[in-house]
Amino acid sequence: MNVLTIAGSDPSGGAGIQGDLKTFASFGVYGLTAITALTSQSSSKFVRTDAVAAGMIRSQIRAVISDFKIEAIKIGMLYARGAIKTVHRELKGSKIPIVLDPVFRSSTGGILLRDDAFELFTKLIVPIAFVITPNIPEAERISKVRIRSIGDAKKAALKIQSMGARNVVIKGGHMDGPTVTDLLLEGGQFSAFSQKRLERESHGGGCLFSAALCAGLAKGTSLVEAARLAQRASAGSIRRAGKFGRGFAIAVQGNPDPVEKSLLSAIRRFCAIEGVYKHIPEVQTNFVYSRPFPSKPSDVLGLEGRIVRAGTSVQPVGEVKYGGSRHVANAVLAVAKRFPSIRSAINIRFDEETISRAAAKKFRISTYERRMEPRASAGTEGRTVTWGVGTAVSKMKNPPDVIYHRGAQGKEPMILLFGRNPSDVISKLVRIT
Ligand code: PXL
Repeated sequence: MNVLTIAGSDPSGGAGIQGDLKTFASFGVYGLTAITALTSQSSSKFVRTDAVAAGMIRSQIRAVISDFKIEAIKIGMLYARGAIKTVHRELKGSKIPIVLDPVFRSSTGGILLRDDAFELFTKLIVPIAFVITPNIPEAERISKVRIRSIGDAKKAALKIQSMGARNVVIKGGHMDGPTVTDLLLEGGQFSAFSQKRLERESHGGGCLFSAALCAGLAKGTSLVEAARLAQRASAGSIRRAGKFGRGFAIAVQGNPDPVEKSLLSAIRRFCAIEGVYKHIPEVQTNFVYSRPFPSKPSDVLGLEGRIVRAGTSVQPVGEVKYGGSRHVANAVLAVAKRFPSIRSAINIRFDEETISRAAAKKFRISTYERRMEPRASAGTEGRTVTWGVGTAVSKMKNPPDVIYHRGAQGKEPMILLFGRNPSDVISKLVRIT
């Protein structure tokens, strides 16, 4: 999967071309570049900018576009009128989605777009954007709408859309309050994503947002999902930001967590299984995956909410988090203690037929009775699962596929399905449902 960034060079490594390449790598997409300007800057000071000649920018774009199949393009620092005209000419007819990060000034005060190029930028570049990702000061400058509230942000987004950008994300980091709300205008529809404000500044977080969005779109993710992913990725990078130099902390791209990657993809697959709503229990479903050799709930990734049923549709609610699940996480911990190859599980609605099918497929099945639980742990939620599943596996010579119980007073019966990883769990599920 190839993506192209058209941007300036940042020798301090956090933003621009250098930051984008790291972000692309962290999402597993292959990064191509066309450099529009060279900056010299440190983590505390912006020193100088040299524009790259328009002909050279054109030559870089043509070299990569004529060779690589490119799934998405990010445009960052353009700096001068020549770059704007060239980029417009080279990309105006293109079908490749363009993520436009309208950067005007660096956090250290450097000029990323010359004042004499601003008008041309709004006239030629804003209209070729599939999505534009200004922060609040940038959105204010483009739209000329003062933004003090979400209502103002909506007005600004509509204005920017009327200037030709297909879709708009306004990043809410510059608005006050305990949460940060990013606003997406997709076609005619607004959505907002909020998360806790992180009380720290870092260099490169904005570049990372648009590069992550670009990587998401390249992979075929919907714009809403890619925007969510970008918000999460940039928050993560700010949390991990490091003081590599003497000045500003610099955003750090995450190594994509393979545990998270496979769990998220399996949750999506689970929700898309035809008729799967029939297997969601009253208490709803959780799906978990642990790090290797887990010993505590915080080693186990699960949904903070649940996978819930509404009518015949099934959807995940909340984010995945280490320590996000209690019950299903405790079940995996109890099994992994004896059989460390088992790291993933899901709970589904109890049904005699499901158990029969599992037996017919020669699944390894064990069971426990909640009423046999010793007084000491009885009634303590979470501990019951540890005791029950622990008891059920203690008799087994090989890792279980299924552990179930038939419920108790006021307790819903339940089936737990286990596997080496989420994909293994899904393939077992498909065989017995
Ligand atoms: O973060 C905006 C940005 C983009 N591109 C380059 C930069 C910066 C910020 O410093 O230096 C080259």
